[in-house]
Amino acid sequence: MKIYEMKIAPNPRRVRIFMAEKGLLDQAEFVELDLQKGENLTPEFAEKNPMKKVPVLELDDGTCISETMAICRYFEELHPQPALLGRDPLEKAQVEQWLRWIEFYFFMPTGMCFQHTSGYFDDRMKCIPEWGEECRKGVEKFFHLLNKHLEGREYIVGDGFSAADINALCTIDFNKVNRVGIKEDQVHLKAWYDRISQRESIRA
Ligand SMILES: N[C@@H](CCC(=O)N[C@@H](CS)C(=O)NCC(=O)O)C(=O)O
Repeated sequence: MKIYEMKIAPNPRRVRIFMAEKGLLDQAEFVELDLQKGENLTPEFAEKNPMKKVPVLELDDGTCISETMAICRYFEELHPQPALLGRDPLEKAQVEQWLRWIEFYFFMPTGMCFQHTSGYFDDRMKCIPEWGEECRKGVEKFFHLLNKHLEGREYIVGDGFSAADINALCTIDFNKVNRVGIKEDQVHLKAWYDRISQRESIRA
C-alpha cells in the first residue's frame, strides 16, 4: 500500500503517528508531494482524492481512502491492538467526541489562522487576514480548555493513550506556524505535552 503525504503537514503526521503506535510504518510506501508547489492539484491526484488533499491511502488493488480519521479507522479495524479509538462503547464515544471537538474547534481554526495570515496558499485562495485573526482567538480558547481538562489526567480520554492525544498534539505543534504555544501558566497542558512527546511514535 501507498500513503500520499507531505511529511511535515499535520494531517499526514496524524496518520504516521497512528501507524507507528500500531507498528505499521514499514508496511506502507510513503509518497511525498509538495503541497506548496501544487503537486496535489493534478488531475491524476484528483482521481485518488477529488478533494485534492493529503493524506491518501492507496491499497494494492488501487482503492483509495481519504480523510485522516477514515484511514486511521481502517487501520484500527485491521489491527485492533493497541486500541487508539477507544476500548469499550463508552470510551469509543468519548474518543469520538474529543476527535470531533479537536477537529472542529481546534484543528480547523488553526488551519484557517495559518492559511489566512501566512499567504502559504495565496495562489489558490483569497486570504482574509481578519478571519485568520478571529480564528487565532478560537485556537487560544482551546489551549485554555485543554489545560483545564488535563488537570489530574494523564491522557485526554480515560486512562489510555488514544487518537485524541495524537490529534491534540499535532494541532499544538502545527500552531508554531501561528506563533501560538502553551502559555507558562498552562501547567497541566504542558505536563501532558511533555509526557506525550516522549513517545517514540511522535518522531515517526
Ligand atoms: N479533512 C482532511 C483534511 C486534509 C488536508 O487539509 N490536508 C492538507 C495537508 S495537512 C492538504 O492536503 N492541503 C493541500 C491544499 O489544501 O491544497 C483530513 O482529515 O485528512
